[in-house]
Amino acid sequence: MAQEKANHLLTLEEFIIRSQNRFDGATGELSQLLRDIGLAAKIVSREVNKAGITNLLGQQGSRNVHGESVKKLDVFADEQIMSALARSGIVSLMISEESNELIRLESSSGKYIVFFDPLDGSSNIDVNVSVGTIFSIYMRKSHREVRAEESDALQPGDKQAAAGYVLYGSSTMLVYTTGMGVSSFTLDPTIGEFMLTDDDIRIPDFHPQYSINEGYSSGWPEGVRSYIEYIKKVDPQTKRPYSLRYIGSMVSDLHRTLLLGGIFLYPPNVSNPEGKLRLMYECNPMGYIIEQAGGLALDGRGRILEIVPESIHQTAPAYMGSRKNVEKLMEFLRSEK
Ligand code: P6P
Repeated sequence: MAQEKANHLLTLEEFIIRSQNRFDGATGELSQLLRDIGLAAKIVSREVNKAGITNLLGQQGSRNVHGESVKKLDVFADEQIMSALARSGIVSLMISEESNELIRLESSSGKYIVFFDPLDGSSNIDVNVSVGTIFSIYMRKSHREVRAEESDALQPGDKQAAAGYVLYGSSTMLVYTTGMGVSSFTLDPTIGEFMLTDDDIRIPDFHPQYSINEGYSSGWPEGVRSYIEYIKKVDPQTKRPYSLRYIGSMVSDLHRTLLLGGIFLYPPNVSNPEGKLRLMYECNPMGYIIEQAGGLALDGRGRILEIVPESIHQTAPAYMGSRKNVEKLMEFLRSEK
């Protein structure tokens, strides 16, 4: 009990240092990068939680690479994360949802490459629905002496050195993995520290809940449509019908799925024939976390983390969650006519 209580009082910084000490030869650079991201998250959290007062709500006027209107908080979050990564001195390339081109840093000898979605779900900002920051960290492939190129960044999700998200909800939480399980921290605003809340999150093997935008059902693959019809039929023995929860903010929908179980689906549809979610800074980091917690993250053919990327902003279909939920979906996708 004492140990459990002691763990609960660990700050993010203390936890990162303890985890680093488990790695012989760890240089502390990844730990430093995670701490820098944690600082940026605190600054973004402060503004997200008072946006209405400081007039950061509303449209900023421009549009991002995908033609989506950019909101002021998007810009603020983007700036905070970029400056935190630039200050670290160990990042050579940054790729943000808000920037069409990759951003090469002065410290281009830095060993890390970071993809991030600064404020995912931002269409929900003005109606006070939770939004999130998603990040995905890779070691560059090329030698540090040469200039980092896009080819350094185009690595499959299996090569991620770390991945995580910040959820700006009723409380601000940071969840991340470095490949040794999933840990979560809750921001205590009274002391400005992320406090450890769970050092090994495991996703339940099954839960009768699904998360999908049913409005696009006419454009879904046949296997998805059959699966959704199946889980809506009444059969108490197999806990059907499942309940539907869909917030429209990937970080919120997947955080709930991670903790309670179930399945999150973003299939291809008429407007997004390759899926809507971005592979490098939405599907891969969230998929890494779900897999590290014991779940599955598939694109309908295979593991999302095995997709070899061809461009930094490409999209992918996403089916993630509890093992048994995703395996049942795959039965329907494999039996598609
Ligand atoms: P739709 C937010 O814009 C986002 O990228 C994800 O956070 C979310 O899961 C998805 O799009 C919602 O998309 O088409 O259901 O509004």
